[in-house]
Parts: sequence; structure tokens; C-alpha cells
Amino acid sequence: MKRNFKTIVVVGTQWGDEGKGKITDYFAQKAEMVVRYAGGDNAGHMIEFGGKRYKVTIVPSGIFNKNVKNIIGNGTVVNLEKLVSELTGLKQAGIDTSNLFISGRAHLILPYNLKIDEMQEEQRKDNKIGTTKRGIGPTYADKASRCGIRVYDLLLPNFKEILKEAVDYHNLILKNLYNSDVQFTFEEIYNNLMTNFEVVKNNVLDTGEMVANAIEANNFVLFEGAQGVLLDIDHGTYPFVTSSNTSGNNASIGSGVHYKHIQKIVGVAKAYNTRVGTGGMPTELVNEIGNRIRERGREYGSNTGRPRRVGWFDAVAMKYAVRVGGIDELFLTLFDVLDAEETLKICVAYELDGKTITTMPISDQELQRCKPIYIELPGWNEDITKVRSYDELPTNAKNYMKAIAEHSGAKFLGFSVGPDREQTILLK
Ligand code: 2SA
Ligand code: MG
Repeated sequence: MKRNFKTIVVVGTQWGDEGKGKITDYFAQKAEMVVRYAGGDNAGHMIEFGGKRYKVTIVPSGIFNKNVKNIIGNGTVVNLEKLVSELTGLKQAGIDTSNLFISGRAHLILPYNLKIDEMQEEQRKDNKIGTTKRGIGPTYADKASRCGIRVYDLLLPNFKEILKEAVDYHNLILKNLYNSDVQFTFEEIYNNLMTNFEVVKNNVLDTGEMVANAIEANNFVLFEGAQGVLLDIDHGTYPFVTSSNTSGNNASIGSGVHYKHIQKIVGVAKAYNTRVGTGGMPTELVNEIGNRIRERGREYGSNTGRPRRVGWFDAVAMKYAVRVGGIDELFLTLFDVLDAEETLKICVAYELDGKTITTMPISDQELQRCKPIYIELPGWNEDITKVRSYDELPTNAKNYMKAIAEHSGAKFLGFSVGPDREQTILLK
């Protein structure tokens, strides 16, 4: 693999589940450090090698490489109990987890945040976001409201008071705002936190300094995105988004280094589109083709098991993601899933209220009214899982990639034709 950069961000360019874990893992084999900069255990990153399949949600995907330092950055939200149980599972699978470090500035997801996430979804009635119910939104809301609790707070002498105040406050919210009978007790939350904190305590520090030092030392540092650009709180399909800045632009803020240190943003895109949760998706296929792609691509939430909505590749959305996400190069994943299709469609424009547009509307309500305008391409109808170079791809598969590049303005770095490490192919 050519390495002409020291820092890269790997980021999803659609609505998550693009196969970022796999691409991160691919680069991580050469990296010295992997940093998660946003999101929490709402992510589900699958990595497959040596015939085994692993999943991580909050632990960075670099954990499978012994020499890589893995950082859970300040921009993330951390459920300590989940983190510890994930680490236990990895250890049991024979993975060395000693190289994991957690930012003292990351915010804690607490049991009341999980409950509020659930209550908010309930109150949304017909307008549910379809969150993962991992407490992500309420935890980021606490952070912005300045009533969040950070990992480092656990080490402060007055932590008990801090937590007591927070529990009382959230109990009031639950009772008065959500009409809930559920009330949390300080002791229970405190004891649980302390038990889990004991496991990771020695690895809590100013990770921003670690990342900065690694960059200074000319190490290869990889920033691992979670979810995708279209789920970004600012640039995504609001309000059907997650509560963090998922795009690569946040890699610096979310890990505590200057943006000038970010040299390259690699986008990961599925060869088609998927989405879990509510919100506009103009290319959605509610038919046999959609079902076939879902089954072939194993398109079920890796965390929640929810069936993902499936659709044709949306080049309008991709063009937008490439622009706002500053995507330098694109990795096309799950390419082989399309092996079974006679004909393929790529959405190149939308029709909105009788007008043709080629940009993403600002409002999701408008996106929901958009009708896709497609180009059609012949499928390749053959197994590409054994392909190991661009030249070996069938002509129709090459043409499919070319059409995506042409209509979205993306430049390809590589593609993947299956879940194994060997099935990830660089173009050059
Ligand atoms: P949240 O829980 O507040 O972040 O949910 C808000 C929206 O963000 C979407 N979201 C995701 N979309 C795709 N994949 C995600 N990760 C898991 C996976 C999801 C799963 O890898 O499969 O297991 O269901 C993820 N996380 C958040 C979510 O669907 C809402 O639309
Ligand atoms: Mg996922």
C-alpha cells in the first residue's frame, strides 16, 4: 500500500453502515494510532478476518492490530458499562485490549440519558427518529446544556456531589417533563460507574496530547468516523440525524488536534444506499429488488437488528456528501451485493414539486417529496468476490463505478467485494 500521508479520516458518506470498520481496519494494519472522534455505542463496526467476524461499537476498529494505539476521543459519548463489556468480549476472543485510551473530556452516557432517549421517541409518536436508544441524543444535549458528566469527573474529589446533582436534575425532568414514574437512585448509578471505571481508569488521560504527539512524531494516525455524513447534526437530513458532527470535518475538534493536521478524508460508500430510522430516502426500494439486496448485503442493524431500508445508489446525495464532507477519495463497498442484478439504477437528479434539482434540499420534508430521476446501466451478472484488482472487474462493473464518479464528483481510491481483509482492493 502506498503511504503518502500521515493522517487520514475514514468517514461514512451515506446514512451509516457503509463498511467503515472494514476500511479502517484495512488502513489500521499500517497505522500507529486509530482515533474515534464522534458518536458512541450507537455505531456498529464489523470487521472480518481469518474466517472470524468481530463487532465493535465504541472501541476503535484499530484494536485488532496489536501495535495500534486506540483512542476514544473527547468528541465521543461513552457508556462505561458497554465499553467494559465490549472489552471483556474482545479479551475473551483473544484480542489484546491494553492499547486503548479514553479522553477524560469525553462525556458519559448515564442510565437517565437512555431513559430520556426512550421517552423522547415515545413522545414523537408518528414522527419517531428511530434512534438506537443508546442515549446518544440526550447525552449530547446535556453536553451542550453544560450539565453533562465527563469521564475525568470520576476522578474529582467532589464527584459524588456532581453526580448527585445530575441525578436529581434528571429525575425531575423525567417526572415533570416526561410524566415518567422511573426515578434513578444515586447509589445504583454511582456503584455501577465505579465498578466499571476501575477497569479502564488507568487509561483515562488527555488523549488530545497523545494524538498531537503522534502526529508530531510523524506517525500514521487514522481518524475513524461513525455513522455517515447524511446523519451529521448540522449537514445531515435534520431532524432525522444523530446528535454529533459525523463528518470528517469534526475529526480535529473531536480528538483535540488542529484541523491543519488532517491531511486526507477518505469517504466510504456502499454500492447502493441504506438507511435505518426515519427520514427521506428518495431511492428507497420497497419491492423484491430491495429485499434481495437486503438479504445479499445482510442489511440488518448490527446493533439493534433492525432491517435497513434499501435503495439504489443516490449520486445527488453523494455529490452533497463529497462537498460538505470534504471527501478526497472514495472507497466503494459491498460491490458484490449487486452481482445478482440484471439492471442497475443510479439517481442523478430529483424531481421536487415539478422541478428538477441536482442538490439536496435543506428540509427533510422536501427530501421526502423528492422523486428520483435515474440513469440505467446493465448489471454484470457474475460473481466478483474473487476479483483482486480493478482490471479484473467486468466491464459493466467498471462502468458502474465510472458513472458514480461522473455524477457525484467522487474520485475512487478503491473498492471491496466481500467482508474479508483480502477482498479490499486499492485502485493504484
Ligand atoms: P441515535 O441513536 O440518536 O444516534 O439515532 C439517530 C439516527 O441515527 C441513526 N444511526 C445509525 N444509522 C445507521 N447505523 C448506525 N449504527 C448501527 C449499525 C445501527 C443499528 O451499525 O447498524 O444497529 O441499528 C446508526 N447509529 C445511529 C439512527 O438510525 C437514527 O436514524
Ligand atoms: Mg454500522
